[in-house]
Amino acid sequence: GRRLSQRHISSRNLSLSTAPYLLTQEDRRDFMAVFPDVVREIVEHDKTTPELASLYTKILQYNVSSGKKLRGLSVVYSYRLLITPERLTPENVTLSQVLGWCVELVQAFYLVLDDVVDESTTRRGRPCWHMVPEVGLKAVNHALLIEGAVYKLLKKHLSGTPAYLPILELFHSTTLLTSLGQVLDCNTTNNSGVCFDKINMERYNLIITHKTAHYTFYLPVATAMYLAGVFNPEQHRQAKSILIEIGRYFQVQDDYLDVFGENTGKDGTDIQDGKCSWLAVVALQRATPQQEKIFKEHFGKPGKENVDAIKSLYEEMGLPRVYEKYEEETYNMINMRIQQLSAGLPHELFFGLVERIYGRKK
Ligand code: DMA
Ligand code: MG
Ligand code: MG
Ligand code: MG
Repeated sequence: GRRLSQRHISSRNLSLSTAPYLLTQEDRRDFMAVFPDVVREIVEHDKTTPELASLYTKILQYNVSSGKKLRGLSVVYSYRLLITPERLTPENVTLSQVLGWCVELVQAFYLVLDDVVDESTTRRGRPCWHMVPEVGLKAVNHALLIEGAVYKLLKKHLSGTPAYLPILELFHSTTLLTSLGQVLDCNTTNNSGVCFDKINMERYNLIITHKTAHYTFYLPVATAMYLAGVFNPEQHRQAKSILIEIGRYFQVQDDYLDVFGENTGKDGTDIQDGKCSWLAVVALQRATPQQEKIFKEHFGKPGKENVDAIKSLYEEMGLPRVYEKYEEETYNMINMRIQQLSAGLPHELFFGLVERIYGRKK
């Protein structure tokens, strides 16, 4: 269940039943309801043959709409909190939903590629796209099609508006940061194995800031800000600094769940891939010489025996408890930082985002 601290509730001074920061089932339904139109807009094109249209549709349907939609819904949610009520017209809500799907498209094309390079087998409770027999490495081409759809939608819906250029530049700069992060993430190993000196907290923070934090939290909120007419650089700077913090927290959770999560819909690969994950960094920080020896013997190698040896080591070292403490402290630190935001942004927007991921199990 959700753990809401008393201090935190009173700091918002809002009735939970009417709190605008909550995402309802209805929000999710409404968001899903525009997906078929979004797919149609992407696929309908003067040069698209029936063969391409049906393949493109299949790729989008398998990869884009089956997740938690945390990022896409964050656009809708942030926009609602940023816009004045009289400007919250059905047209504007739909626009925020379409931009939410643009963020989900970014997520989808990275996940398709991420699963190829991470050699993952399952995602969202079923085979990864590249594991579907007729797909394989063609998934790489498909990921590019998913990316292309983003810019097609942005042009169609924003061209000629003041938000177009800032949002276009935001998507370009964010995807470059994500790609840099993905490259760094995969550079922890080379052909002679794991570079253990690359597994440290400083490099870890650099990886996760790039590969996850920007696109998962700053991208959706900044998109909503531009759409709502918030262009002020100081407001963007303040929002970014707190959102990056939330994004790092999110990736630490992802790393923990890779090993200790149940029913996450994906089988973890961080141990066998030799990833610079939060657990690996903390393990090396705290290991006795004996534990370090075991770690280096089994980490980054295929096979259940190696993975199990590392998992047992993490348990023996008490890493689940270290994680719980980290989660509690980070949650409190982020909430304190939100209270200190001074640029006139609605604090409940950020409180709501943190609340949504606090203690998450998937
Ligand atoms: C997440 O890395 C980052 C991106 C850009 C997909 P990851 O490999 O830990 O993600 P997952 O655990 O979902 O495979
Ligand atoms: Mg992965
Ligand atoms: Mg990865
Ligand atoms: Mg992961």
